[in-house]
Amino acid sequence: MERATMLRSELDAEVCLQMYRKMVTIRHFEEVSGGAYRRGEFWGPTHSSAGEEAVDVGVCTALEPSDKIVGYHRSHGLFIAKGSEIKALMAELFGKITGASKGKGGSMHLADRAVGGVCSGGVLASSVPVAVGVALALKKERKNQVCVVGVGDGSFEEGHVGESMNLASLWKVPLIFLLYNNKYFQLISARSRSSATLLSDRAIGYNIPRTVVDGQDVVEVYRATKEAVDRARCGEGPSLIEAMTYRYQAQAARAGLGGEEDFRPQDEREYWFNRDPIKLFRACLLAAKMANPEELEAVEHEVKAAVQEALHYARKSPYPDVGEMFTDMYSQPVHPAWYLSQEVVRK
Ligand SMILES: Cc1ncc(C[n+]2csc(CCOP(=O)(O)OP(=O)(O)O)c2C)c(N)n1
Ligand SMILES: [Mg+2]
Repeated sequence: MERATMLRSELDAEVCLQMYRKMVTIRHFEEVSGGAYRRGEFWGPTHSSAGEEAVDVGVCTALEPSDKIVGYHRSHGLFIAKGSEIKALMAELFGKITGASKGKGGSMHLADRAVGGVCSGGVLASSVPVAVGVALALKKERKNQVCVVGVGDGSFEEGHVGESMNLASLWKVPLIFLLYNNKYFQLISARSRSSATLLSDRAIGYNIPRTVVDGQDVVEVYRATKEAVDRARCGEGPSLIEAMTYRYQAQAARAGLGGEEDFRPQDEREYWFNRDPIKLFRACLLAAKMANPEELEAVEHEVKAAVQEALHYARKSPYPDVGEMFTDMYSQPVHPAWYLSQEVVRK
C-alpha cells in the first residue's frame, strides 16, 4: 500500500496533529530547559530527549491513558508523550513544590501517577526490574493494562536486564522493553563495546519476540508498539522493541562538570541530523494531506508559548518547605524523629 494511504488508514488527522504537537513540545521543552540549566537556574545531571521524540511519541500513541510507563535517566520525552503537564515537569526539574513529584525527583527520577508514570531512575537500568514488578501486579490484578519500560543501549548491557527479561518471559507479564539504541554509552560507541550485531537478539534467548524499528519514524514506532501492546493484552507476555535513534544534544548537561562536548563523527552526526524525526513526520503529514503548513505552524507557535509559560511557572514557584523532607518517601509514613534517631543518619 502507498505510504500516505497506509497512514490515513491507521491514524486520523486529529491524532496525527496531536502526535506532532507532542514531538514539537519535547524538542522545545529540551531546548528551553537546557538553556535554563546552562544559566545555572537548576542543578543535577539532565539528559535531553531531543532527537528521540519519535520513539517516545510513537510508543505512547499506542498506549491507553491507564497504561503504565517506567522511565530511565533520559525520560523527559516519554513523560511528555504520556501526557504529563509540562508546567509540572519543568517545575520538577527546578526542584519546586509545584513539580510532578513536589520537586523531590528532578530530571532523572520523574514520576507522575496522574498519567501512569510510575517512576524512572538515575542508576542505569535500575527501573527495569521494578517494571517487571509493576507488570506482574497488573497481571495479578487482571487490569488488562500494559507497562512500557525504557532502557538505553548501554544500560541494556547490565546483568539484571537479562534477569528481568527472563522473569518477565517466564511469568508472561504485560511488559514492553523499549530499547533506545542511540549507539552511545556516554563516550563509548556500541561498535567498540559489543560484538553483537543487534542488541535485541538477546531477547531471543529469553523467548521474547523482538522487533527493530527506525526510531526516527514515529509511525513505524507506533505500529511496532501497537503489535506489542496487543500481544500483552492478550496475555501473550512481553516483547522488546529496539528503536534505532540518535540524541541531538550532549550526553548530559552537568553544570561545571563538562560533558557538553560532542565527540561523535561528523558524517554520522550529519546523517542523523538529516533524519530529524520532526521534519520527517512533518513531510509525511503534508505528503499525505493530513495537515497543511499553516496548521503545523500554528502548533509550533502554540507550543513555544506553552513552554515559555512552563518556564515562567517553574521560576516563580516556591521550593518545598523543610517539613516536606520526609513526606512521600515511604508507603508507611515514617516520623522524622524515628528517622533521625537511626544510627546511620546520626553518624
Ligand atoms: C550504575 C551506573 N553506572 C554509571 C552511571 C553513569 N551514566 C549515566 S548515563 C550513562 C550512559 C548510559 O548510556 P545508555 O544506557 O546508552 O543511555 P543514553 O545515555 O545513551 O541514553 C552512564 C554511564 C549511572 N548513572 N549508573
Ligand atoms: Mg545510549
